[in-house]
Amino acid sequence: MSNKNKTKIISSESNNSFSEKIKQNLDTKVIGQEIFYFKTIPSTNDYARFLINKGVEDGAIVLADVQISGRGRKSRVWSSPEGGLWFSIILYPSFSPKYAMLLTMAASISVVKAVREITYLKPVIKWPNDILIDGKKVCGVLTELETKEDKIGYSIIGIGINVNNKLNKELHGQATTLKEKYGSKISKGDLFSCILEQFDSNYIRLMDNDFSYIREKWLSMSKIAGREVIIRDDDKTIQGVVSGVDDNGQLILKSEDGIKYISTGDLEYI
Ligand code: BT5
Repeated sequence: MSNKNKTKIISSESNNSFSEKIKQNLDTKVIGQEIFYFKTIPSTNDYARFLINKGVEDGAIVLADVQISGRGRKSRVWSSPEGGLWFSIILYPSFSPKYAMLLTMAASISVVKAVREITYLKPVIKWPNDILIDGKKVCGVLTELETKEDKIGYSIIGIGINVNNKLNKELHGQATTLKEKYGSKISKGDLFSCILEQFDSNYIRLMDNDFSYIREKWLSMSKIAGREVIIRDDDKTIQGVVSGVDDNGQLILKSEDGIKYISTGDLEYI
């Protein structure tokens, strides 16, 4: 059963072009029944936390045209000018925090599938939270959690995608946009709706404890199995060959010191 026609867009803007293009009849069960839309906001993840404190429901979305303090992991700056897609999904998943990595994976595979559907492009996932096209970053995912007695209290999945935006000079060479790769402008409304529909079915799979689908799709979209990598996390560095991901979504690495299970860090291919 779907929830068509239930999406409610809550916007402080009287006249905006983007929110009018969001599908009003999203084919989702949980995700996107309420969408909080802003022209400009500091960070959609921060506003999501504010809404959680006020008591918003599972699957609510915060969406903005521009973020002025967009964040990556470890408080890195996430450049979020007009033309990109910057949003956060609020979730109350009923599983243990040890599966949190699977939420990031579910988000990544949803973005890849949606980009493939809307364009002919074939993005590749880079562990742990990047999506690349021709080796350049087009999307980043920032998953934040609060845990309570070995359960996830809430999770905020922040997704940033370079769609039709311009890139800062500092990002030239390391990042790209969908428009640059596709050759023409892309409908943000269509892409956004498609990602939400994809994510809805993946989230329901996770809630049904069907983790293997997410792991398998993620592995095939990351093409990482068998690759030699270096992973840096603060002052720790580990090198090895990736043999897969475990039940919790951790990377399994065959290193000189044996098998290692890795859940955080920045990866470099060798
Ligand atoms: C990420 O962090 O890739 C997660 C980015 C999540 C952004 C979303 S947007 C909606 C929500 N609200 C937020 O405030 N955040 C989330 P990380 O793996 O730490 O990568 C950060 C690095 O990516 C930076 O240090 C830059 O090198 C690079 N970067 C910054 N802006 C970028 C952009 N627009 N496109 C590609 N790379 C970028």
